[in-house]
Amino acid sequence: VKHPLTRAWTLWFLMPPTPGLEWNELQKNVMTFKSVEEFWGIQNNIHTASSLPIKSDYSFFREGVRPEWEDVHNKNGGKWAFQNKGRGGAALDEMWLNTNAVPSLSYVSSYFFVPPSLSFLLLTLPGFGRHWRESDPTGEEVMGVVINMRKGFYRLAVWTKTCSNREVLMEIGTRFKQALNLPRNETIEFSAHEDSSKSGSTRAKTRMSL
Ligand code: M7G
Repeated sequence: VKHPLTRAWTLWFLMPPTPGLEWNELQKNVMTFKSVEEFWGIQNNIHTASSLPIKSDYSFFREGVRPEWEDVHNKNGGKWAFQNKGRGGAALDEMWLNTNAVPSLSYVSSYFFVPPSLSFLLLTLPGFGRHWRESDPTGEEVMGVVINMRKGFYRLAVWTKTCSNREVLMEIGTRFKQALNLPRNETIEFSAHEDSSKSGSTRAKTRMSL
């Protein structure tokens, strides 16, 4: 028995820079999944995020949306991001797993029956129960989630479709921050992809912070 998600998601892997390849050519579509079981099947069979090579990324995006600013679903959008020093280790892997729950597992259809073993796993994801409802206003905004492993730091992000839907974006940011379980003095920042593409992402202007 498979427990369906409300939509299909695709895992992407960004390879470290390779001579002769443009940035967009480094994005590899790994696989698409549509159920809770497939999600865990992938998680249990890939390298942990914290062990990825420097300059690589994982992304989970809606099926049909590439994890790129240029995609028509992203070009007017932006991202909430949390950046921190170091490689993160097990604590980062847990934060990444909880970030995955912001768009995908939280939008599991409200009517399915979850067996006890699985519901335990789901309930360990912060905020899961809260989002157990069919029409979620944030559902149309979230395009995907990304982890960047870089030299000396990492960045976790939730990509959104717009930069203008302020109320919904603040709700997404609030859930993201809860999912990360960040202390109050740590902040997440929202930037527009348009600004990132002009300035290089790490210098992109912050439009909101939480
Ligand atoms: P990053 O990976 O967002 O952050 O962007 P980083 O600076 O902390 O590594 C690094 C670089 O990758 C950018 O300056 C771009 O050259 C390229 N890049 C990143 N993204 C997300 C895109 C994208 O969506 N489209 C294109 N064309 N290049 C990108």
